[in-house]
Amino acid sequence: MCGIIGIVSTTPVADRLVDGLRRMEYRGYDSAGVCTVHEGELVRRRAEGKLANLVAALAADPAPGTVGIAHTRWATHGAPTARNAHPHATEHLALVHNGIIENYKELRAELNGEGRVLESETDTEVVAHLLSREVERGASPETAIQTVLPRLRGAFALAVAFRSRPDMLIGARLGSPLVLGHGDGEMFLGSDALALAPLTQRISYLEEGDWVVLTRDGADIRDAGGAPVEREIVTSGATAAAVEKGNYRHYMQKEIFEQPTVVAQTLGSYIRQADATVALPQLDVDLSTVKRITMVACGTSFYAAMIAKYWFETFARVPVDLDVASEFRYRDPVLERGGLSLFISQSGETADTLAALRHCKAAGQTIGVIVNVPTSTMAREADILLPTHAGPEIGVASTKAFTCQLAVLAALATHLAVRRGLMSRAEEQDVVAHLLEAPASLNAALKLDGAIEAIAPLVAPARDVLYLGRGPDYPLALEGALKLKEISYIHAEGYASGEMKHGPIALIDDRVPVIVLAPSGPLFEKTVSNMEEVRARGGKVILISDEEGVRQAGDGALATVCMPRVHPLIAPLVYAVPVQLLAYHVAVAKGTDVDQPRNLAKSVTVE
Ligand code: HGA
Repeated sequence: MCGIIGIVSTTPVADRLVDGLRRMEYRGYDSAGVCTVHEGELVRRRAEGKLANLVAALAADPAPGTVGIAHTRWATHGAPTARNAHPHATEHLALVHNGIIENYKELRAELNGEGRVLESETDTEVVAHLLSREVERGASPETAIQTVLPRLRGAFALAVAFRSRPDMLIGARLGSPLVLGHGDGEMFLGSDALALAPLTQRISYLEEGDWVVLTRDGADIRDAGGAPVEREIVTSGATAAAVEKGNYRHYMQKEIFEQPTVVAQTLGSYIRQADATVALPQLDVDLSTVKRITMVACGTSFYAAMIAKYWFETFARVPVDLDVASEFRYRDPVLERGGLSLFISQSGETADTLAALRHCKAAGQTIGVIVNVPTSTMAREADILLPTHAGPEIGVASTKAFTCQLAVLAALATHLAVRRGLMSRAEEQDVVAHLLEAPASLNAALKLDGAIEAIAPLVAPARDVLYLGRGPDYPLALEGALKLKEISYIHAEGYASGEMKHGPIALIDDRVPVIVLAPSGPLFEKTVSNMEEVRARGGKVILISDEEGVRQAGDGALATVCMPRVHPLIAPLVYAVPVQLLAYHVAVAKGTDVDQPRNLAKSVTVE
């Protein structure tokens, strides 16, 4: 959320700043802005809405200058207007921010008390004024930042340009990500390595509390106490080529169709082909004695964790505690020593999940992380790094990251079962054989795209939609409802099929489509009974099952989706496809902004 970029160079920076924003637009698209330093002036351009509006503003009124900062915003404090857009500026400086200044009200009152007038409703602007006040008192930029940072509570990544200093920028981070890019005769700041990929591959990750003075020749990095520190320069693997949509209409659609490939890639790094066993990468922690697993995640990653709970408990017989990160942190959970805590996040920067990770680390837990960005903060703070290999996910609604997380979690559950002596070599090989069937089954599910597109008009006019499932299909029902809400703005709820009669059945009428996720198997007949309860009340069922299931229970359904027959272990991965495609086609039918749905953004770096 919120993308930041800064460049100190000898050549004009505006175009490169905007290009950096383009690569981060998925992080926020409420507004965007740029500020350069040119001939002793701050040249600021801001625009409400998508980046294209800023591009148009710059075309009409360019921002010359060889030093500058830029920002794409996901609003936390203050409406998404041009006035609240970053950079926020005073007479002396301009500043961009990712994060939340939690004590901004008292700081604002203090500044107002001195007669300072703040023009925006944001929490961010107080930082610009606090710094400005120090500059007016005669402080250097370095002294000003050192005085102001300790006064800020909350989380921030900051980049600051000073009117009187066309040769430098200052960056700082606490709780929000910020990287430093090293160029030849120029230096960069960015929210992530991907934003800087066309500019440089030489990256330093700033640590918590660090602040840095960037000049064209290098960086002077200080820790929170002001002591000079070195941060290693690493080569980023981030690709400079912009991530393209190819022949697809939307990133989300492309990412749905990439799943057979990226799931195969992910599984490939967790399975030893030679003997068809699971081999976790670089695992030097013995998991055979793990007594309890605590899993923490948010959103779609949380539903992946919920599915994995079935696997960890069924295969490895390890009890699992599961929480959404924003709740976990504040409920004082009981954490036994010797426990394994697992954190799942596409970006590896999710603020709530990261805070939960640090809490568990302090409590002596072994920290495992499943992330799609192997250089992310979570990855760097993990004892066990289990990367997904989904490639950059640009669509705000997560799809391929989810199925890759499931692939990793299935491999981990298998590994645990083997290590705990609960799975024989032959059983492990059987499980691996089924996991390796996943990419082909995903391909087969994608062939149903046309059939699902034909069903979308049945769902698009609905105001409410219910998703039902049992066992691992229950979290998938939750995920289906989330996908539909996110991109089509239709109110949807996921329920465990058996739970429906305890409340949501009151919602059923002929205007509420009920999507039933039910591969044939031991739980199928129970789910069919719940389906009948819906139909008896005039409800319209869309059944997603396999040939056997559709044959047994398809009659009388409003529509059916006939899936390939798959092993129960990989069913959640394969059944994710129709759930994603249905949300996608409903959103397209409704004409919503599929890749950048309203109010959302990716990489949730604020609490
Ligand atoms: N609080 C600031 C920045 C928001 C942010 O970082 N979002 O991810 C604002 O509302 O402008």
